[in-house]
Amino acid sequence: MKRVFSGVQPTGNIHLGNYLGALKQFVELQDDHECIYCIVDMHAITVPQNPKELKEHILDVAALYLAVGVDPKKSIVFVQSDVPGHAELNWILTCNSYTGELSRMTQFKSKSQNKESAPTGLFTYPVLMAADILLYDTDVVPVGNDQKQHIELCRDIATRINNTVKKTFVIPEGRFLKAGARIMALDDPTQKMSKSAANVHSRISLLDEPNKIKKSIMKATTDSEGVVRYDVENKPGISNLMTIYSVLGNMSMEEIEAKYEGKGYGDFKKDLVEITVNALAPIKERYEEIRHSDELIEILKDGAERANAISVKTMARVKKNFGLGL
Ligand code: AQP
Repeated sequence: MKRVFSGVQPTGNIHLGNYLGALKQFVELQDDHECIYCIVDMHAITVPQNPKELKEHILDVAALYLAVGVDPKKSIVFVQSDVPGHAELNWILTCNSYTGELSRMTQFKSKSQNKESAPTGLFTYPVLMAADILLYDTDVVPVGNDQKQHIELCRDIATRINNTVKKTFVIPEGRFLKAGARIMALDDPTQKMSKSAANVHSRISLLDEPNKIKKSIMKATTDSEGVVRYDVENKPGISNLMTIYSVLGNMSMEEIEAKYEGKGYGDFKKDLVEITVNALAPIKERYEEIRHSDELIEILKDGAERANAISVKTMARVKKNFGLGL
């Protein structure tokens, strides 16, 4: 079976972008892959975090993994900082990556924009991500489109080491969905939907109340044409909403266009509210059941043990190939 690895940062409530771009894939892959899903808390501290809130967010994300359908009997679920191999491999990869390639990363550019100086960890974030992936001899990495550049960098670093030191790493492939790989912000369809955006109506979080969902969708930016037509370039707002409708409502773009022919955005948005509320209700219910349970902690402890057992073997091979240690 091919091995899958992916992670989500505990930086706030998971939103529809995270769900449709990444988590939906996590669930789909479980039956015929060996899956490892991580809550990447060490990535989260590349920007300042309140320690108390971070602890809660780690458990929120873990509970949401399970609530969307990640099954701990099929998949390993754990917290990144509970497995020391991530930090250890990160250093070795840092010594084999270049400041030039890291300075080309668009995520670093946008997150450090308008700041006088940025934490070094924000700059080397993609190297830690490469360590996360390579630590488990990963074949497939299910992620949203925004991570394409980081996956390429991971492949470059691994290939470089395989060619110059010794064949050490499996070269992973990114897995991106056709629909949902990049959900845009509801208030500005030129920006991706993000957990940390200031405007809460820019996103729909999986735990939002129906009224909040309604408000965010009804306020969503569209255009003045008033025609429900999929055209990302000229009509990015309505096209983004149609993508959400299509995936959650299981309808093609043509079917959606036909359904709303001659109707305005109001009817479309009202139906999208209903589809979204209905899709998220069972996730919220399952989340409430598990979030404060002992079972959640047990799942994460067991996951960390299983992940650690794999990572220790990789690290022994890596250290041997690099001539490190006794
Ligand atoms: N808008 C999006 N559309 C599709 N996929 C997305 N992902 C993120 N945003 C979208 C995918 O979700 C996974 C987890 O992302 P992350 O939390 O590790 O980091 P991120 O990409 O930086 O997500 P956010 O929401 O924008 O968080 P903040 O605001 O904290 O930086 C990844 O697979 C990502 O591709």
